[in-house]
Amino acid sequence: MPDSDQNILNTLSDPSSIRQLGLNELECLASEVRELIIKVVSKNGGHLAPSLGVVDLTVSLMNSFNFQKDRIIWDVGHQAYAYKILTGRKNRFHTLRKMEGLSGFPRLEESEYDHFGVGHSSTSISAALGMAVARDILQENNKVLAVIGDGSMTAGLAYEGLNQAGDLDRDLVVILNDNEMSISKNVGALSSFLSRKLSSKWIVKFKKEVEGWMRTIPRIGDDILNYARRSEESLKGFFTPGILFEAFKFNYIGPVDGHNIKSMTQVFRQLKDLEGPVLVHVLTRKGKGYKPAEDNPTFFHGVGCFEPETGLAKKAKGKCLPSYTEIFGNTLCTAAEKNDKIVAITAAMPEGTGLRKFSEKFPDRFFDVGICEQHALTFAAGLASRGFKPVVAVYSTFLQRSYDQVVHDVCLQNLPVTICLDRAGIVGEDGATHHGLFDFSFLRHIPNLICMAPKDEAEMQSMLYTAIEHQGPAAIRYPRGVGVGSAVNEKVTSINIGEGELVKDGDHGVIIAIGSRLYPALEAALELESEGLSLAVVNPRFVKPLPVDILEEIVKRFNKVLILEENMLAGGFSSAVLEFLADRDLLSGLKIKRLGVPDMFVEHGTQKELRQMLGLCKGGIKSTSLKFFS
Ligand SMILES: Cc1ncc(C[n+]2csc(CCOP(=O)(O)OP(=O)(O)O)c2C)c(N)n1
Repeated sequence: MPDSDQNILNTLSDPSSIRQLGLNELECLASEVRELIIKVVSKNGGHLAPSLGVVDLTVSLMNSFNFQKDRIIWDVGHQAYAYKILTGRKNRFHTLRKMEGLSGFPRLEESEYDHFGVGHSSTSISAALGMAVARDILQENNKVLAVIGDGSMTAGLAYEGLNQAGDLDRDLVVILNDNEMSISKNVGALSSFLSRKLSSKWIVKFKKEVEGWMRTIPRIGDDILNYARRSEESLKGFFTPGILFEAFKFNYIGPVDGHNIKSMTQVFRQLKDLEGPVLVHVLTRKGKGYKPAEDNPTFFHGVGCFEPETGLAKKAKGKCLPSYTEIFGNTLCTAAEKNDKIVAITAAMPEGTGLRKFSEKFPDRFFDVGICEQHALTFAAGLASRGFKPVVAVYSTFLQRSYDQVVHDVCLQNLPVTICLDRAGIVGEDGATHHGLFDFSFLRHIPNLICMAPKDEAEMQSMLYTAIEHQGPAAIRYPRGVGVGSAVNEKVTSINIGEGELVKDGDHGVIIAIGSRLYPALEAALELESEGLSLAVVNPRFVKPLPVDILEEIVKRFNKVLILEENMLAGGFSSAVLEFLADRDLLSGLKIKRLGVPDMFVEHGTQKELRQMLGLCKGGIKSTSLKFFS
């Protein structure tokens, strides 16, 4: 057992000193790092369970490699907290996920030890291979490592990387961090294959039986046996996960206990002398070392503030409203009771997208496809082509992966797939990789697709019904978190496609605010009314088709229009309005101001802070309005 009086973490002079530590000190260091992670994440929120699961692995890697020279890519990067702490960021770790503080993910700009920016899954093998090829061209001498989880191995992109890596035969290490979990339990045939961790005793017995059986197969039995023998440790490699990676021409090592620092450092040291692509299969436990997280790794995957002693979530102040996600999940269940053609699809996020309840109520109509957003859309298109009504619930940022599938498989064939984009707009602390700021821009130009954004929860319900009734593809985007608390409908009715609404009339000008920006605009307008500035407020509801009737009407009445959206200004909703007005020759005499996200990536911070920074909160809208309309 490590000596609890030692304080290794505080005495580390720099990351390279970890290479000098003995086993006892490394174990001690790992428990100190765990403690710090729990302390900070309990206050700031963050990806606790994935990070705790790889503390021993991180310490072992830092002891065995020199990451000033060697390169490492943490897939997704949500598990890299220990790496941040051990690579010179311990003193800033308390700022994790705070505005201007450390990012929750590795970032090139943040540290010379972060070799590649991450956030979306399954990029590590491809990026590592690129670095390995660059190293060889530059005739440098270093190791390149990709650390990828078993959940992230469900994505096709990971296999595209493996495929080329095996072919190029470069010196590359892939570490498969297998905890049998994605955010929830991992899914798919691959996951059951990986979990076949055969004990040595069992293998010996199995080997004898199988060898005997193979010999009895006329002609081909001996050939198969010879092939099996050629693979790592003959039948062990043939009948364990090794066979998969050996097929990609990787040398398979494992499984290795990912909480045994001694075993891991021994394996990693051997890697120094091995050339070509190698895959080390490491078994870890998500949440390791913190009982509440070990017991409930899904809850602690990405968690808000909690009491470190008990693991209980800290209650948010004020009224506790249901989130958009929850309301979406409940509304879909109600719709699915009446319509047995509705099927629901998630890409590894049944909790995050609110589909858990649906999965329990309608297990035969629910599909978790793994971290496979591209497949999710084409799979949905297949179902739709046979008369079903697939509803794909996905975070806006992850739909970016499926752009071609939306165009080519869904919209080109005008198939009635409903895409529900959760976490659209500013998402907050997860930052630049996770904001959903591009969807209006990458969806609104696709023929056949209707695209809408509700002002509140009740309107989101109506839009879901509208999408399901619609005979073609439809997308609905709604924000992270709670809405304004509008009464949720028991009996939901659909809305007319392409129809906007005037929510407040005025005399001096008009604000058109789409989706989550409607209420802040309305509040700003109500306050301004009492200050003598009378503004109309329009809820356009649709980005495509645009609510042309109300747009035409208001530009005839007003000569100043402020347009608001929580999306990139380039190609978003306000661009659509400008295009429409130009095409109809309605721009002359009109002054238009647009508020949205300018040409920049928005970093991390709370949703409130970021909206304030962008001028998209009530205060910002008020001050812009005062300047623009007065
Ligand atoms: C393209 C994409 N889709 C979805 C996610 C959301 N997501 C973050 S982590 C995660 C699970 C990753 O599982 P695994 O790779 O096994 O890592 P673990 O959390 O178990 O350590 C998912 C689905 C993502 N980051 N990227």
